[in-house]
Amino acid sequence: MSTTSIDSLLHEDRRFPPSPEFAAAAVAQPGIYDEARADRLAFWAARARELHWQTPFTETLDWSNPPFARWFADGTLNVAENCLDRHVAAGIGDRVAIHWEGEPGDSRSITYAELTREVKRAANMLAGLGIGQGDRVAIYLPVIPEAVIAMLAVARLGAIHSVIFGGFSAESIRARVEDADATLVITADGGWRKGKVFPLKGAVDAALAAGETSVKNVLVVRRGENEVDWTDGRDLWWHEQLEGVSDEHEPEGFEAENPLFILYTSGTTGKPKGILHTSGGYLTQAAFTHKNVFDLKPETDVYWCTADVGWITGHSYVVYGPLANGATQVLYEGTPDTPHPGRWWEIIQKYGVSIFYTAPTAIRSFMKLGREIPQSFDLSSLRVLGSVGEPINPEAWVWYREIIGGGTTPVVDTWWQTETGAIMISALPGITVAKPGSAQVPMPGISVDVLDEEGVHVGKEAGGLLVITEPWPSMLRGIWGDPERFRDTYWSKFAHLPNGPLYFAGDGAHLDADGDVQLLGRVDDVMNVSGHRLSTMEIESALVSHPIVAEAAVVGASDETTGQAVVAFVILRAKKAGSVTATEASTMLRQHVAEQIGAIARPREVFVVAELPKTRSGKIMRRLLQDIAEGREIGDTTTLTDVNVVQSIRGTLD
Ligand code: 6R9
Repeated sequence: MSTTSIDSLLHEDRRFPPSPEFAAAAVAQPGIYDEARADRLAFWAARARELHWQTPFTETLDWSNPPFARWFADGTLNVAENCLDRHVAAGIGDRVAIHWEGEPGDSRSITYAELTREVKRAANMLAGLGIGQGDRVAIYLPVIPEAVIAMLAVARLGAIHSVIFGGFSAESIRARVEDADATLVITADGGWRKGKVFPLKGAVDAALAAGETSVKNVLVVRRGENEVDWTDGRDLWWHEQLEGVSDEHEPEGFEAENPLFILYTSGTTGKPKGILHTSGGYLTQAAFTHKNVFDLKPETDVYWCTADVGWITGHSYVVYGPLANGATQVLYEGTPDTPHPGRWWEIIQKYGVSIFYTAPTAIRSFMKLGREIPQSFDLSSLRVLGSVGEPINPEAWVWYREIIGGGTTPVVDTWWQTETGAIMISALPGITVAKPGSAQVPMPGISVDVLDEEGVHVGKEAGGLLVITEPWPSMLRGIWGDPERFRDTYWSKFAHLPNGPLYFAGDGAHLDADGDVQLLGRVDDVMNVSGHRLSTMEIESALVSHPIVAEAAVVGASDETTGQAVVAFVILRAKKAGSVTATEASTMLRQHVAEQIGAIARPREVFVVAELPKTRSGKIMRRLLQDIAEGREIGDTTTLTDVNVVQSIRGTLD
């Protein structure tokens, strides 16, 4: 094994084949891999032709100027028409598109015909405010139907949305609005979260007051009914502007490469990166993956993705993928534990949700609370479960399948990024024999590899750097306004190789004996202990496999003898927390890791903590834990959900 590859120590032998009934009825059948392998471009062209094109494309891919790809470039389409009018024309206008559930318990079901009318009116209104092709519109809303309507109305006009997650500060809004020179901001007075109204418009006011701005208008949706300040001439109520506006609107066809949205990645340092996505290729891959990964049967399924629309998962798997496929879905405004810790399970029971897509952080927090809560609801409608956002530890994967999925549902672990636009590596639920904790196989039509630092393929049973070797339809087209940064960030690491350019995602991965891909986390988090490169993910998984542990984070802290030493932070399961002291837990868990994966991985220290620092999208911020473990001042915390967490962990250590 190369010295620059990542060591892999954890073994997982459990296997879960799909049931014969599921396999026989599945949307994706095994031949799909052969079709994609036989002619990758023809495969994607066929998927693209499942959309409605106003002008059919004749060229599939133009890769003459890498890393700038053009897909289906001479075709024209309207993204909103594909998500709306097309379904009404096909006679399914009466199907519910969105079952929306507000946090305080109010709800609204909206059919495709209704959603189409709402989007047409909103598009007319936005056009009346001067919005047209190429203009940038910032959207800062809670998870309410108007968020979806606003995104689709912007798309319908060929304009570009930049959705800003509702938890971000005035400063973050300012940076994003300024970078994109947005002329309109769509916000709400406030939204519901944890039983209270949280104000939104105030943050927009503060962002725009901080200096000169490109913003001409602020459209305000009434949701929280909280008091707001008003700037006459700039601020407009959404509902007032819609009064008397026509619901007739012809969808214009735009080029496939017309920009659809900018989404800023929650980078840990520096200026946020505005990831740019375009129309035809993005919609093709979002729709294809949504249908095949989740085995969507749009006539009967009720789908629910818990992501906020402010993240890429909300873009591709709440808005564009499901709506392009004519799915019926649940949209929920609030938090999982309001007003009670079974709220999500109650929603699944209420709507008969059959496909459920969430993040490991949520699954682990439910594990912490115990199985009794989900088990007091009827979850028997569920038939496919998905995971995204972080590596899912095998133990959490199995808990998800057993406790939420009743021991029968396939679980798909989907690896992808804001930059990739859509799912890239995932099991297909009717085909793949599932392995807990592994994303396993590239999607049909997607080519990936795992390389060492020098760019050499690592081979089976070895770990290294995950790269994508061929352009894909939903790939980012660049970083808004910064082509050099685009090249440097994603395409420079292996630029010297003859088979390039290769996209380097920043993640480590391991190839198992079958050649399946297991994600190991960000390579920046890889530790070097006595010359062994260890991934955080495996040690965390070993910790979570102990019955007292609900969640774990591991970092490398500098160490005089070993270079770096493993330092672990663990959260105990609620029922077990009282039965052991922190010292006992620490001794037990250090021993457990040594037994599970070997003495080399035994943590130098294990700290029992109440919470872990996470980004607002739920990813553990190991960098901050490393600062703590090494006794440093903590770095940038702007993307942290709750700054107090860091103080409380420090308190535990003192
Ligand atoms: C979709 C999304 C991207 C990063 C990615 C990786 C991590 C996402 C994962 C996963 C292991 C999975 N990640 N899914 N790691 N297994 N199934 O989360 O996009 O917010 O841009 O984050 O998330 O590290 O590079 P984004």
